[in-house]
Amino acid sequence: MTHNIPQTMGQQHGRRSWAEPWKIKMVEPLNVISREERERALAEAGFNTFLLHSDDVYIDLLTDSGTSAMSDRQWAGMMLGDEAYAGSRNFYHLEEAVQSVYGYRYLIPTHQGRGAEHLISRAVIKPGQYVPGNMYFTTTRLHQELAGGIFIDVIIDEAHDPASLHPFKGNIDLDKLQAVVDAHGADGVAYVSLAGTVNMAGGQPVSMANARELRAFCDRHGLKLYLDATRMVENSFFIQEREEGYADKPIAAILKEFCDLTDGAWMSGKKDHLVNIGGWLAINDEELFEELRNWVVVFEGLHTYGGLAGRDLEAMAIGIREAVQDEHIRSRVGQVRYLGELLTEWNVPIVQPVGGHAIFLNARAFYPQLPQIEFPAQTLAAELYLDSGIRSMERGIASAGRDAKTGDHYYPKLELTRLTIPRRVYTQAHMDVVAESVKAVYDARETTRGLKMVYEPKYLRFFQARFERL
Ligand code: PM9
Repeated sequence: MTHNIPQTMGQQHGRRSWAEPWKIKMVEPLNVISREERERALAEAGFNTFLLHSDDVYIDLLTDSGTSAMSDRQWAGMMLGDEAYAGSRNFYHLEEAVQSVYGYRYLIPTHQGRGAEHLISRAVIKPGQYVPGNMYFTTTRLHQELAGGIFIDVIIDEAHDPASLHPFKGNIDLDKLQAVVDAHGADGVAYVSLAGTVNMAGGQPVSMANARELRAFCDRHGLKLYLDATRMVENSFFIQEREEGYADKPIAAILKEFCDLTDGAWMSGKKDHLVNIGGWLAINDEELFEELRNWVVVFEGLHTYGGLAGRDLEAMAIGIREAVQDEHIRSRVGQVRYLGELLTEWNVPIVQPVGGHAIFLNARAFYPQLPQIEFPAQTLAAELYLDSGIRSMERGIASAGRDAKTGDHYYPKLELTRLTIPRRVYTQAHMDVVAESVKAVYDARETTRGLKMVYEPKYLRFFQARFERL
C-alpha cells in the first residue's frame, strides 16, 4: 500500500529530514510595514541597512552576531549572575568552560570580539610587521592596521571564486605564506592569522589537514599561529562532514583537536556561543598572558569581567557547552543549507558550497550592468528590504574600505550580499519567505539602478556610510 505523503526537502535529496533539537517557549511578534513606509525608512537610512530602525524590519538577517535566542538554561544562568567587581564566580565558570572546550590555558574576557582583537593586535604586532591571514575580516584587519601591522591575504585562490566547490575554501595557501616569509623574513611577520569558517569568503571552512600543515610551518619558522575562533564550532561541523577520518568524531573533540594546533584564539561569543554580548581572548603563553592581563584593565575592565556583567559571563559559559552539541550545530547549519538549497534550485546565484552561518548572494551575477563602484551588493540589500522588509548586509566594496596607504578603494573579487541566519530564532517557514523575496528581487534584476556613496566614515565605513540612488 502506498501513502501519498508529501516529500520533505531532506527526503527529496535521499536522506532523512532533520528538525531543530528544541521547542519554542517564548515568542516575539514581528512587525511588517507597508512598501511606502519601507521606501521612506530606507531613504532616511541612506540606503544602508545598518541605519534602519529594527522596528521597520520584518525578518532580520543583518547578522548572526548577538542575535541568537538563548536557552532556558542560559536565562536561568542570567539569574545567577554574581555582580561582584572582582572575582565573580561566573568568571571562573567561563574560564573552566573555555579551558575544557577550547583547551587554552589562560583566559581574558572582553566585551566582544573586537575588544579581544584590539588587545592581541596591540600586544603582539610591531609597527611595520606583516600579518598573513585567510582573507581579511573588517574589524580584525582594522585592529591589525591600527597596531601598525600590514595585512596580507594568503587564502587559497578558490576562496575568491563564488562557484568553486572546493570543500575547504577557507584554507591558507602554504606557497603564498612561504612567499611572505621569504620576502620579509620571519621577523617581519607578526603571526599567522587563521580564521575558522571564513566570513568574507561565504562562511567557508578550514580543514584539519591545513591547520596541521600551518602548525608545522609556524614551528619551522618560529612563528605563532593565532585563531579567530568566532565560528570554529561551525568549522568543526564541516570537518566532521567532509574530512576523512572525522565522521565518527564528536564536534567537541574536533574543535579541541583544531585549537590544540594553535597558540591562542580570540572570540566573538556573540556568534557560536549563543549569547547577545561577550567575547574573550585565550592563550597558552604565560608571559603574553601577563601583558594582556595588564592591557585588559585599561581598555575593557578588570581581568575577571572584561566589560561584561557577571550574568553575561554565565550565559556565555553555558552557551559554550550547548554550542558543541552535535545536534545543535547540525540543525544550525542545516537551516542555512535549507535556504541555500531552495535558492540553488531556483537558479539564484549564491556562493557555493553553502557556508555555516549565511547565504551569500552573488551581487555581481544579479547586476552585471552595475560597475563595482555603483555598489551592487549594497543595492541588492536595499532592493530586498524594499521588496519584503528583510534586512541583509553588504559584503563587497563598501565593506572592503580603502587601502590605508594609497587611499584607494579596495576592489574585492567577491561582491556579496549576506543573508545571515541568527541561531535558534527563525523557522523553516521564515526561510521560505526569504527565498521567495530573493527570487522576486532576482526576477526584477534587469531594471535595477545602482547607488553612489554620499557620506563615508573613516573607519569600518559600511556601518555608517550613506548612499543615494543613481
Ligand atoms: N562579525 C558579523 O556580522 C559583526 C560585526 S561586522 C558586521 O559577521 C569574525 C570572524 C567576525 C566578527 C564579527 C568579529 C568581531 C571577529 N571575527 O562583532 O566585535 O565575524 O563581537 O566580533 C560580525 P564582534
